[in-house]
Amino acid sequence: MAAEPMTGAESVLRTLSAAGVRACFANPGTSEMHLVAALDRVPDVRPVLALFEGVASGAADGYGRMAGIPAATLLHLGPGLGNAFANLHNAYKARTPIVNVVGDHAVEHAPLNAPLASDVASVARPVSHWYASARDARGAATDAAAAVAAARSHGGGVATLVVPADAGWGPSSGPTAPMPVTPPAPVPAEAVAEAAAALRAGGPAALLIGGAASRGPALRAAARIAAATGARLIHDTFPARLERGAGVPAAQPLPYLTEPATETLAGLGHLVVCGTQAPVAFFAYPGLPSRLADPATDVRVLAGPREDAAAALEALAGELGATGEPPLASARVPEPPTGALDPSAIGAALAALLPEGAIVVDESVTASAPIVQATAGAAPHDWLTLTGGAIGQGLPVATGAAVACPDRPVACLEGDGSAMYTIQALWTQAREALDVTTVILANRSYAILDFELSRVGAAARGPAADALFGIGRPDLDFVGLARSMGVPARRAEDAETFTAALREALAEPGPRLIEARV
Ligand SMILES: Cc1ncc(C[n+]2csc(CCOP(=O)(O)OP(=O)(O)O)c2C)c(N)n1
Ligand SMILES: [Mg+2]
Repeated sequence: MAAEPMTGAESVLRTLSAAGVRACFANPGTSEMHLVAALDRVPDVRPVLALFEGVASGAADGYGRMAGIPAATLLHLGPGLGNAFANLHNAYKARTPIVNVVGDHAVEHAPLNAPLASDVASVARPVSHWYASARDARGAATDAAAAVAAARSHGGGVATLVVPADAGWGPSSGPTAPMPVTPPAPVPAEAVAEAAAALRAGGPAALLIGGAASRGPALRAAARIAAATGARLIHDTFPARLERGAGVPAAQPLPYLTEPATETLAGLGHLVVCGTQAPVAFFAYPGLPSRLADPATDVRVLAGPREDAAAALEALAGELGATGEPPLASARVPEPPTGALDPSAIGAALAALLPEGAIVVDESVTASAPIVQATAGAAPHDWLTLTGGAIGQGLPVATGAAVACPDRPVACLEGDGSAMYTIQALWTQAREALDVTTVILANRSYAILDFELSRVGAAARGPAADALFGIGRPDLDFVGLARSMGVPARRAEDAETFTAALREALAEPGPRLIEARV
């Protein structure tokens, strides 16, 4: 008897696996059933259930930032993809490699206006560097190979592949071999020479780094260049993944707010940008500039996000003879804090206790600056931030980072308001026994909005602002929420209790949550 032909769904899964995909963050439905069944037959792709698609997409972002290879998501038609949208937006901005696999109606069913039929392509486009819809089961594996190659090309990006149900259940010709990855575009030698001339010109200069330049040998090359030329080394406000801590070259963060950001960049003769774009304000404000660099500064983008920033920095260091050891941040571990619990105390406790090689996911919003400052000399770690500005990413990103790096502890610093967008990520952390310590900055407020209200020149604070920015009524019980999802939790109202809770949480494997009443 002839063997049954492999389904299109299994050919897709086997193709993803052959191209290095090892995790699938999923919330499936009926149109994905053949893909679900195929997961059983392709055991090296780990299925991880998320109870909301925004958790799945954020987890894929955290995974991709840390693993450098894409995870898959498995999403249910347009509505499932739409639920995943905000965290896909964050991944898109971070240029995280991700392969979204989105089930859809069978091709002949799609035009009949069934309840879940929608314009999937229009949902996908703004958050996809690459998009395709498989035409049939025979072509689906080739599409899957192209999707992985696209997600890994040009330094990384989001690829979305729609798999209609009949492309999943129909007969295929088996998996397709991995397709070639297009590396980031090389930076022309003239651009390197021009950047070298700019940095040699004398006068105040700075090197602004982001993307691939914020870690590894690229970061070290940037630090060597800064040391050799006297340029200041500044990093993007919200890096996707920044290496920092004792023994790592220190870069100064570009502040979030327009005024201190323009002040940081004021008076520069030259600004060389590498791995990112020329800096712009997060929002426009009446009377404030949108472009952050001084209009008199010569701004030069040595390498944009799709270009080879690492090679450009090595070439620039070579051109400048910047061969010495770069200056490294020295260890600065504060005494454990005492007394009132505020962001500085949380930063001090974290700096004292952070294990070497930890991954810190920072969605602590108004608490972030003092925590960042306090941890500059902590044991070396990676710092993952809200690159796309859409809140609700911290808990999911921490989840995915922990799946990618099971041997590294993950600490997630999370605003209480931001936490509530995707709180069910805790359930996935418990189920997968992930080593994540979540610290909730429980100020019972959307504090940043209160602050921004006056900055944009809106009328005096009224009852609507109270109604829309206060989240303390009813009071959220994060300890109860965590425990209900299988995550042991404690509440801390002073620095001593917090430090003890953090020490315990970091020492234990598996997820823990601390509600820090600040
Ligand atoms: C998807 C999305 N929705 C809404 C916002 C607007 N927003 C920015 S910060 C914020 C509240 C953050 O509150 P919290 O996490 O408690 O931090 P806090 O401001 O209290 O420090 C909101 C609603 C956003 N950035 N993204
Ligand atoms: Mg808050």
